[in-house]
Amino acid sequence: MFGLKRLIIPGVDKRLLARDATKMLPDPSRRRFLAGGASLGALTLLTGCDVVDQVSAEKLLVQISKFNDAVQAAIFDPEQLAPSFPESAITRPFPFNAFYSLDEAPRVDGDQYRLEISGLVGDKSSWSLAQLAQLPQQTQITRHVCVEGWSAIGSWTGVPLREFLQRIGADLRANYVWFRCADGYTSPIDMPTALHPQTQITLGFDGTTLPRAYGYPIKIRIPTKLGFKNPKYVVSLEVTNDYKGGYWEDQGYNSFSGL
Ligand SMILES: Nc1nc2c(c(=O)[nH]1)N[C@H]1C(S)=C(S)[C@@H](COP(=O)(O)O)O[C@H]1N2
Ligand SMILES: [Mo]
Repeated sequence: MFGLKRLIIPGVDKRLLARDATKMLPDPSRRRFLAGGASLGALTLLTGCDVVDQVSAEKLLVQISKFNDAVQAAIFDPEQLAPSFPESAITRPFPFNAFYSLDEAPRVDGDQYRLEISGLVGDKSSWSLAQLAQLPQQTQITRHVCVEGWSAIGSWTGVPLREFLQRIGADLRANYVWFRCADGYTSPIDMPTALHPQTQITLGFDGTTLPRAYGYPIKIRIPTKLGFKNPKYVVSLEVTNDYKGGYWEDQGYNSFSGL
């Protein structure tokens, strides 16, 4: 089902290992894993190694992480909407977060800015901010959840990514849309999430132009994903079948990271 190889675990009690591995799944995906009816047996198929030393334990963790991604992707409902909130629920001031402090955040010149397009798309023309602003916009008031232990409700306005991808003739059967940012941050988004109705190329925040803190000139807002899957200061979009990794993904965060 998930393209996993059937492997034998020499010398390890499969049921005990499956139970321990299930405990290691982060809670939202564990709940989904169990709610989705995935059997514990499926988990044991992952582990081709005897968990006797640190190296094999780490290998097991990597395998579980990959499995976790596959389970979440399999259970993801492409049309299920993230909850929306009234304006009165908006968190002000909205938190800033990045892998550096606010004074180090990129200062992108909006007049010179171009969103570069590459990969499996019909039209690879780049887009100026003015051109993006001419496309039909939508506003969402949704919750942003950061793995560092905070969440906040914000209002984001922009172009549904799905409509943008259709407009540029993207291959919608490709595996990923991969974003690069002015600060060197990167993040891959699976195609079902890229096509989700609430996934947005964001130009506005709380009724104004997207402030520098939150990703000027554009960010990708994805209310069905954890905060780190919402790249800010986005400078390029690539439609690709290849998994190209990302800033936090490369440090072990699950790439799917759904809510
Ligand atoms: N370019 C870029 N995008 C990024 C980050 C970053 O460091 N650089 N951090 C991510 C993380 S971990 C979070 S929680 C959100 C924070 O977005 P905010 O500043 O709008 O709250 O941005 C995400 N996108
Ligand atoms: Mo985050």
